[in-house]
Amino acid sequence: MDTKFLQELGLHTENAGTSTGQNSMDSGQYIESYSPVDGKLIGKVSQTTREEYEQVMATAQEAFKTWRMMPAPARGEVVRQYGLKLREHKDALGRLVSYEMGKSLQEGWGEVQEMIDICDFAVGQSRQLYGLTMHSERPSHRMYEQYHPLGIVGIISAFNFPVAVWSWNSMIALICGDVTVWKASEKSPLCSVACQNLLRDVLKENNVPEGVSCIINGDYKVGEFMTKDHRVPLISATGSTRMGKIVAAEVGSRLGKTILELGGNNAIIVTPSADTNVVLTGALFGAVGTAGQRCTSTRRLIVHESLFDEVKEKMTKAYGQLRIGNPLDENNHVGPLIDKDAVQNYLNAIETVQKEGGKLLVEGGVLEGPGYESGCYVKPCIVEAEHDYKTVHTETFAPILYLIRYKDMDEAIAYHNEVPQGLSSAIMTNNLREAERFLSHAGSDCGIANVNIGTSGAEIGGAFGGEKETGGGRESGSDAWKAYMRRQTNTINYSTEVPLAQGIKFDL
Ligand code: UN1
Repeated sequence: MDTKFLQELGLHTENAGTSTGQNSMDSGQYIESYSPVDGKLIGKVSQTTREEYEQVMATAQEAFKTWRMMPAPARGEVVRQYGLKLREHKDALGRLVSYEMGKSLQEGWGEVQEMIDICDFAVGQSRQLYGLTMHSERPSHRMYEQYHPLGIVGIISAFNFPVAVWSWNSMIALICGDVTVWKASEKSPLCSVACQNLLRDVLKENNVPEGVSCIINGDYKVGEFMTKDHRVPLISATGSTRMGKIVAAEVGSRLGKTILELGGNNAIIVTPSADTNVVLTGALFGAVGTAGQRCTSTRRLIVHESLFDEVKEKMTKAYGQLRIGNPLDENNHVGPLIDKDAVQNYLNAIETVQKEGGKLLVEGGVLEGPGYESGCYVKPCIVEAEHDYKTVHTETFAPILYLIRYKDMDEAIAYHNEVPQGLSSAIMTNNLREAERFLSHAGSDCGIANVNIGTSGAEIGGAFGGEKETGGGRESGSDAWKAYMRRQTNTINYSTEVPLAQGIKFDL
């Protein structure tokens, strides 16, 4: 395995510490990162101690004082340069993502492309942090609103998008004038170090203080330093619903703000007028892309009874052609799961759904033998299931697709919305009424609803996130930036009178 890309990303020392921009610290305790691709140790990072965390906070607080005074377009210029840096190292960073996380190389590069795109978006947004003006009800008064930076934004990210999710949060937070502290997943810590190394150079070149972007390493205990810390006004967390509920309670108890992007149980409704070739591509990529480990992965295919057999046959055939193996080999479609715990969860779900009555249309199983030594490669499978099985209502982060039959649109929408999660959704139809109904207030209850494209692969330009147990947060594009700032309403009196609001008289 050629690992030149590690050197290019500054990972040659095999360990990297807690980092405040330009300085790294070494606590002597390490998190080791093993690749699910070949089971080998890639490197280790030093775990952040409480003392180091305090140093990070002090540096971040100091950096905030300078950073918030820089005009927003000047902050945008720094982000623009980071976008250029990412373009330069797209190949290496994409390879690291693929090697450390296990997604296909094409998807690894795709993730870095999302980072580049959000940089471009953030540069434009840095000149558009607009507030409104209002007409005051009092004479010779002016009212307006403006947005100010919040301060330190804590980012907790998951293993499945080890670089892009941080960039959606961080690049927007940075142009807003915030500084960021990032705790990446302990399953993909080297990706965060690589992103930080590239950003560090840009910060240095621009004389921006260390501490504008920091990383801390560790498991949930290190995350807790931030969730319980009143110096961190906003926590943006991506991960499981279980984790989100804990974060929400901790941050909520100190009345801090959260942006939560949690589990999905995304479905595609296939109606009688659907183009089955469109269904095939959308559903296949949605279900097996990133080995079913996207929050937006397609987990349920709710198919009208008139098309059920045709869709079943086409999907089964397509699954038969999937090549599973080393994700850095571009001939393969599906890479490994992140680790053996994930493999066990996958096996458990298959076993339970069968006990509930599910019928395996495409068998699952763990692959063994040469090339599969890590023990993390599994076969994507399809299960014919009833809409209300417990397993079907549970998000299993693995390539298991449930095929569900429906009779009419009322039933399809009811099945669609009955799960606890509400991230992404899609309808495949050529019927305008069905499409509009799905997108209406009485249709999909998700944060993302698509027509004739699958559930995954959202562009950065829209706000990303979902409802119900997905957590309600929105990141990335549209006006998601507002969550990273505090809004202030201002009223200015330019007369010599002081007319009181609501006509109140207060004569002395
Ligand atoms: C995630 O799985 O956490 O829509 C994010 C998509 C990607 C992002 C997924 N743009 O599939």
